[in-house]
Amino acid sequence: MSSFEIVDSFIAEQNEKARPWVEEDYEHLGKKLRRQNVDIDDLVSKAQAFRVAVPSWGVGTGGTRFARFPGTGEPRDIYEKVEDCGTIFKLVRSTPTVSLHIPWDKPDDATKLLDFANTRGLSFDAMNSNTFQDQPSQKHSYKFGSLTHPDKAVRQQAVAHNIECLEIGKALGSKAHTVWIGDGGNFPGQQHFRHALERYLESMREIYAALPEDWRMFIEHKFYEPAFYSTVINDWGTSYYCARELGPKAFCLVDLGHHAPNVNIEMIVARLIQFGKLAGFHFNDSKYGDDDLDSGSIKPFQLFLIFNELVDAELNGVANFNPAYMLDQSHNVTDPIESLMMSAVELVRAFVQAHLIDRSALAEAQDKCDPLTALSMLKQAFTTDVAPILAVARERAGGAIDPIATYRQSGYRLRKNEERPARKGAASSGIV
Ligand code: RM4
Ligand code: MN
Ligand code: MN
Repeated sequence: MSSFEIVDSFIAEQNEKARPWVEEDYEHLGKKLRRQNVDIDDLVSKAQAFRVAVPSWGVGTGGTRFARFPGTGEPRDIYEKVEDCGTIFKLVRSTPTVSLHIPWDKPDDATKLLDFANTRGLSFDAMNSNTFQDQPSQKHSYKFGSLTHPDKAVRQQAVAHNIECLEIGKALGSKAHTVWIGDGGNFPGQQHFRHALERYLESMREIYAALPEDWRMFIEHKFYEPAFYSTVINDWGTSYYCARELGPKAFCLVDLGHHAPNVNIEMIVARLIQFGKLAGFHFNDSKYGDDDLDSGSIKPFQLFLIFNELVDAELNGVANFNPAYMLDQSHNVTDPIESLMMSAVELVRAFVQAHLIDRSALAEAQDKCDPLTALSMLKQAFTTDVAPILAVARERAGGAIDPIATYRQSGYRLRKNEERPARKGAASSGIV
């Protein structure tokens, strides 16, 4: 097992270098915000309260269907992945949970893994099942579907896998289960749309029945891929219908990459909030499809508009509003630790900016049918550089003022490269 860790004293040392500019910028921003009757320290507390889960599959280098270019010192098993998650948490302080993908990161001993995570200040968020791939040991193939397969035996196998995820999750202290299926069709006529959805519900009811009392079930929709003509849970409407059918513990999860280009995702979010069915998010960014690019890298304004809806609901005390935030990205050309840290920071940025919106002025502009003023209220918040708030929030919580620079300076990846020599015959887990 590898051992190098970035120690607190090193972070503090690095922070010393950045302190002068942070203090200056923080003071300046504080004055500016005071003119708008905003207390900068309140925003620091808000930033510190924001939490997003890191996906176990995100700390390994991703790939495309063409190639995967492994990075140096990649984690070789779930323990090393958790170790990397611990490093991310140490530096950014907003990622205290890990979301596990089963069987990619199935623990040999859940109690041992939980202890290992807890010593690093980490715990486990939603579980994720995988019935979109065949595993060497399994009896039936998912080539033509899993929870919706025409053959009951295949469906039962997929149901059993999901129930196994619940069992593992219980031992890890998880409280939610995310179901995303690759089921669908590549050709018109291949699948009977209505029958496939009926079979989905029948299978999901069995999983739902096995869900512990205090758990939630997250349904994740996706409009295409791996099936290229149709998918069974293709959009939020279908997801919402299924969540309603299943019961009060079922909710709809929004993965930002699972919509056609230009779809108004913030509006979908608002609808799900209004209907009390928003499960939470898989954050990422995209240009064309489920690109799994880093959050905020392509459409930061869209991310901000989504947080506008979320903060609005939070401030209004909307019932049943308890979204789970997770990252779901594939890092093909960057160091995954760096990408995940930057993405976590981008989310806090959007969250804090959304808290900067003058909501009474916005409501007034809406009532007075003044679109330009309404837009400018949003733009004013979006164009405010809140970087000093984020830096101070991290520093006060023991994290790094500049997480990427501190990480690079520590030589973490090079050390891991020495500590994690390739294991003979070991396949990389996962496809992302
Ligand atoms: C899917 C979906 C799931 C993720 C897999 C790897 O497109 O986003 O959430 O677990 O990819
Ligand atoms: Mn996802
Ligand atoms: Mn996806």
